[in-house]
Order: sequence, then C-alpha cells, then structure tokens
Amino acid sequence: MRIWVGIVLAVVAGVAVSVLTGVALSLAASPPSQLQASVHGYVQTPAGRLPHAFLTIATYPDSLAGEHGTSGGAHPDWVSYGPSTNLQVPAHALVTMTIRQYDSGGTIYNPYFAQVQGTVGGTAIVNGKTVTAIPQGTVAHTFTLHMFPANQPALFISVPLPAVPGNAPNLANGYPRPNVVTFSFVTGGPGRYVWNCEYPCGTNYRGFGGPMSTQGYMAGTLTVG
Ligand SMILES: [Cu+2]
Repeated sequence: MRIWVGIVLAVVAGVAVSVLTGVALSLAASPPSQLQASVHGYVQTPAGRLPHAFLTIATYPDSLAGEHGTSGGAHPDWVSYGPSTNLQVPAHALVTMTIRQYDSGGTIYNPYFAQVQGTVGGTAIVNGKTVTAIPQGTVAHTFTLHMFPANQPALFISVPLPAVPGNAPNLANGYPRPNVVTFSFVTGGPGRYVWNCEYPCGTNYRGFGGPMSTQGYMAGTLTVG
C-alpha cells in the first residue's frame, strides 16, 4: 500500500513539474505584437448587416520587413508573413483581408490548396481579377486558417497566393512588384484559430520545416473577438 501511495505521489509531482515547465515555456516565448483589423462602417452580407473590418498583411522572401526588425532577427533568410503573424479581427463581422505577395514560388503538392476555400463567394481578387483558384504551378504561399480542436465557431479559409516571377526586378523597397490578393470572410462568435502556409516554402521535411512550422514566419494565430 505504501509503495502505491509513493508511486501515485511521484506521478502527481511529475505532472505538476511538467505543467509548470509548460507554463514557463509559454511565458518565455512571448507572442509577436498583435495586428488588429480596423473597422470602417457597416456592410450588407448574407449573414445580415455587419461591421466591415479590414486587415492588410504581406508575404516576403525573407524576414527583413516583418516583426523581426530590419536586421531580420534569428533567421533573416527565412520566408515570412508581416508586419505581424498575430492577427485580431472582430466577432460577427465581414473581414476583408488584403495580402501583398512579394515572393517567387513553384508547384504546390496538393491541388486543393491552389483553390480558394471558405471565403465569401468562394472567390478571391488577384490583381483586380476575381478567381476561384490559381494554376497549381504558380503558388508562392497560402493563407490557410484552421480551427483549434476546441468548442468554438467553425472557421476555415484557404487562399492561394500567386508567385511573382523569379526574375522580376526589385523596386525601391527591395522587393519586386507584389501580387495583391483580396478576399473576405464572415466571422462568428469569439474564438482563437491558427493559420499557416501550405506551400512547401520552408526547410527540411520536403519543405515543411523551419519557417513553415514557426510562428512569426509562415504560421500565426488569428483571434476573433
Ligand atoms: Cu509559405
């Protein structure tokens, strides 16, 4: 009996230590500063009259223009989203997102992610033209929003971002002329979601390591509410 009590106490202590370690780690890795959508008026949607929120971000072939500072931080050569990967939008709103895409690309393995998913009308506007998909061989990155496995409103969006030609000349900001992709989606109640890129633009693991699996580069969070 005493042995069993000892084992139980040891297990409880082990769990407590690992929980505290987890808390310490999550506090140590402070999230990047939050980029909040700005609301401008109301708009009529299939879900009724809703506040209209706007958010603009960009994708870069390096990490010199985003949340890592002009020196690029620990991995200046990693592809990145900017100015922040920690996004916030209002609940029960129409969110119109614009992504300025400055990077080259190639062929995405899974054709599903060359299609526009989950946006209003199932479409995105690429350089002024409405599309439901882009050619599978011309993808630079995707903005793919997933749910945490939690009790919160369903929200899934995936938008492919077309590549800039690899030989396109750089402009004054050090990057070529971007492809501008705009799309809208309707938010429900409050929730917390993760997003990432599904184009293998990273390192290792067939291009799915490094920046692909690291918040602040090709992965981030989106808070609704
Ligand atoms: Cu990417």
